[in-house]
Amino acid sequence: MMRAYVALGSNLGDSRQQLLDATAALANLPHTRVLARSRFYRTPPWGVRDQPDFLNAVVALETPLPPHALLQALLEIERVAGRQRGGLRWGPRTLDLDLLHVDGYAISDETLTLPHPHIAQRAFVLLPLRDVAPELEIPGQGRVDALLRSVDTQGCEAVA
Ligand code: A4P
Ligand code: MG
Repeated sequence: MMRAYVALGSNLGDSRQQLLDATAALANLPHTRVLARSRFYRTPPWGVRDQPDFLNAVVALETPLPPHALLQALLEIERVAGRQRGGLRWGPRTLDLDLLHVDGYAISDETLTLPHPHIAQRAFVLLPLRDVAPELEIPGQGRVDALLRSVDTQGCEAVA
């Protein structure tokens, strides 16, 4: 079994329902348990600013799926949620699932980079990640609670 951390984001459609449905879909993966889910955060768009606010969350999973199989499962959940690919990079989306970290893994290939390279810069990832794993050490980046002290969280608020 491995412990994995998944970031969820949505800024199109019923974002709250998208995140709830995605959490249920993660819990339904083979022999997988959701260990914890963060609060939901309303966050200002990062990267491409001219788009609606996002709703973001993080879940911690216990799963036997190895990282590449887990990524394929995340892409399939996005597809079922109606995610249209080929849109603008960093643009609006019904559901985005990013694999942040899997304990004990460092991977860098064409399909998967672990840990996710941008965790340390993103309040919309670090705020919910702190809810589920404040003391987690992201290899090569730092401890979640410490990383959070050096990002701008202005405009981000927990909504539930
Ligand atoms: N990929 C490689 N490593 C990973 C990983 N660790 N987790 C590959 C997930 N995917 C990984 O992703 C493109 C490919 O990345 C995948 O097919 C996978 O093989 P994508 O989701 O199609 O591309 P994208 O999401 O448009 O681009 P990117 O660079 O992943 O964008 P982000 O980083 O997901 O940012 N602002 C706020 N406030 N909240 C947000 O949630 N999200 C984005 C999207 C922009 N601004 C945001 C938010
Ligand atoms: Mg993505």
